[in-house]
Amino acid sequence: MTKRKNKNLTGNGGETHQTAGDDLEVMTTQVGMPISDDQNTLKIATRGPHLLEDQVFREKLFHFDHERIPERVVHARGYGAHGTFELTESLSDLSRADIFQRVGEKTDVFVRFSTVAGNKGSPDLARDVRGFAVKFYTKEGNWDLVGNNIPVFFIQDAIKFPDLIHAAKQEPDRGFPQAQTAHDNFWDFISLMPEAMHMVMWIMSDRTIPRSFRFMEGFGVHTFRLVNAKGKSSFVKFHWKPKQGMQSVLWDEAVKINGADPDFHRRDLWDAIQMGNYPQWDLGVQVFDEDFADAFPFDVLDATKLIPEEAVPVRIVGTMTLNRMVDNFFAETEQVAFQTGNIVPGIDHSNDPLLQGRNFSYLDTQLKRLGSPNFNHIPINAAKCPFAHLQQDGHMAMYNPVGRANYEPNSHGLGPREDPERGFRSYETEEAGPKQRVRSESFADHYSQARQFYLSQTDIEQSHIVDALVFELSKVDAEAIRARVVSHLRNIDADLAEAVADDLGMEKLPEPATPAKSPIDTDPSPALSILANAPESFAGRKLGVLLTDGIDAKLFDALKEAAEAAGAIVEVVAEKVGGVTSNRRRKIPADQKLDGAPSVLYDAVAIIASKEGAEKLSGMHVAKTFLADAHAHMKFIALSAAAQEEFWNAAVYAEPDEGVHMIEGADDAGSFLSACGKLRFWERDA
Ligand code: HDE
Repeated sequence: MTKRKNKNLTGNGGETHQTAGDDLEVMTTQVGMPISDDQNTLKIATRGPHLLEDQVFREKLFHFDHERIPERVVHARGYGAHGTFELTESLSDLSRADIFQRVGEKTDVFVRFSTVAGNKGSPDLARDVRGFAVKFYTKEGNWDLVGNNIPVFFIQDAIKFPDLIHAAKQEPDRGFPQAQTAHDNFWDFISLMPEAMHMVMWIMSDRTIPRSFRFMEGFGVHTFRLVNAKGKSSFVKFHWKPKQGMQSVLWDEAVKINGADPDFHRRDLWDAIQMGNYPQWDLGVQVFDEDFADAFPFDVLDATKLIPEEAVPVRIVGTMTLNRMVDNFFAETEQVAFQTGNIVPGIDHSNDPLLQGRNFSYLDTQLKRLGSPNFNHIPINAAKCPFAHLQQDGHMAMYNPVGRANYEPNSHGLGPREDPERGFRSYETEEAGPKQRVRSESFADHYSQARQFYLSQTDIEQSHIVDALVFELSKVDAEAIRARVVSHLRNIDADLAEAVADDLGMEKLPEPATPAKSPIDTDPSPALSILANAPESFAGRKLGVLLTDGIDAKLFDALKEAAEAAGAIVEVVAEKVGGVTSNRRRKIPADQKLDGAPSVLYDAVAIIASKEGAEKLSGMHVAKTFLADAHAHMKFIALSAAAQEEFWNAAVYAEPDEGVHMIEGADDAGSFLSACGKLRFWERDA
């Protein structure tokens, strides 16, 4: 690239702008012509009309005008990162997939997490399913496991997907509400689709308000096939288990986080990876055969059903580590194109009617979004293994066949040829029957697993489901829709239906909906609860420490040390971003100004205040809400003596409970941090 001597240019008003110096590249047009002035358009005299010949201006504006591509029709808001997948257990007995053969081998991956319904600029803490899409760059082609953080789906047949999404997104006449299901159209459609009831339980649970991408599970949802070298097939469901443990926020927090930091999940992943705190997930498989599938009370091809882990344990086969952020958000996260059709030899589709439909949709949508059948030429989508085919031309073709023969067979002895041994072969199932539009009878049970999910939750989680249903249905204007939802809840659980009806102020319970098939009782599955499987670790979590002037800095140092020893991240919050001055005149810089950092941004909080500082906090609304919210959200709280004596009562009406720790030195700080491992002091809720 051309370098040149520093020479300042002046723009309008004689203002000096930074320009290419000794170590900056010379700015050029797209085709390399050096630019002399990037501040002024070409015009007649100093105030005259512009000239159409100004190729520098025209190229710049032309490109700017075309910067946007259509956002994804679903999963528009997402955030991606690079990493590796390491195999820890060989699956060679079950699958010939190259990625599953050699223990210890690493495969590059790119992951994109997303929300479903919101537009690209919507807030991260919308109550919504999260996409969990993983692209494995294997040695035998890209394998895309395009999953969600919930193991089941709303609908059974892909033909209903456009209706589902139309109903969930903003209503077409008014253009709102966005990024939320709390509106008439969504609940109207859902309540007319009883098959959605299992998923409704999941979306009304805390699964849809995760604390961060790092703390959620992922699922391939559908039943897939594994096929081994001998051609034997097994069924499989894929799971991602976060090594960090699962964690969600409370709804009141979610609402407030959306205001305080709409990029909360993005920032969390960015910060974690930049700090070297790499998130990890284990990949697990539930493998089962045709006999199990035949005996299982639900159809394994029905994506509204799961297979409880207690029935088929999840076998861990590898670990994914996310360790590198993208260089450019648009080039990678926005342009990445996932495709359920991207599978590799040894992995195959099943006949799940949702999966079959997806295999059409994902390829099709990329043409609209990325504008060319050559979207796999974009580096983030290109395979990292050798590839060779005779597809050519089209918009933006980057890789083209070399040589004379662009067809096969040919007698030039040129070009790639298929390989019946190495190549992908579909598993040869026997299929026969009349051509018809039907839904299998085996898909008819819509309530049993909804009930199983609800009954597998802890009391706290069940109460959150009730609250979420009441919140959402309270935003629904049509009483008939509210009643229709409750009529379904009656088939799921009598107490649930009554609690929701009561909190909605319904005078009488509607009749239960008539089920297509009567629900059955199944054993609860403890694996479905977040709280029953809580990690008991504060590692990777965030402690917000509110400081005032005049404090004893040693107490802060002890707390910080204890937090860091627990693997937590400490952020200092103060009235001024410049920080505070201790009683011995030590300056402690702040990371956040108090009114920009409410306690909802933290997993636990500490308030270290001097007597004067605590008195001052007592008169500040933002300080009082900082503490009152932390208390209301069941967080662990640490207080210095003055914070407890001079500030607590100004913010909280209740007396401090066992979730509130008085800290005077290193020992107290240590025991506070170990208590924080429980993540919430749920007893306060009682
Ligand atoms: Fe998707 N889905 N989907 N979906 N989906 C898309 O593809 C679709 C479904 C999922 O980060 C689209 O590239 C149909 C289930 C994720 O880029 C589109 C049906 C699951 C992502 C599409 C489903 C998913 C998408 C939009 C019903 C979990 C984001 C943009 C048959 C197993 C991928 C795009 C990313 C994206 C279609 C149902 C997960 C339109 C037709 C079930 C994680 O092709």
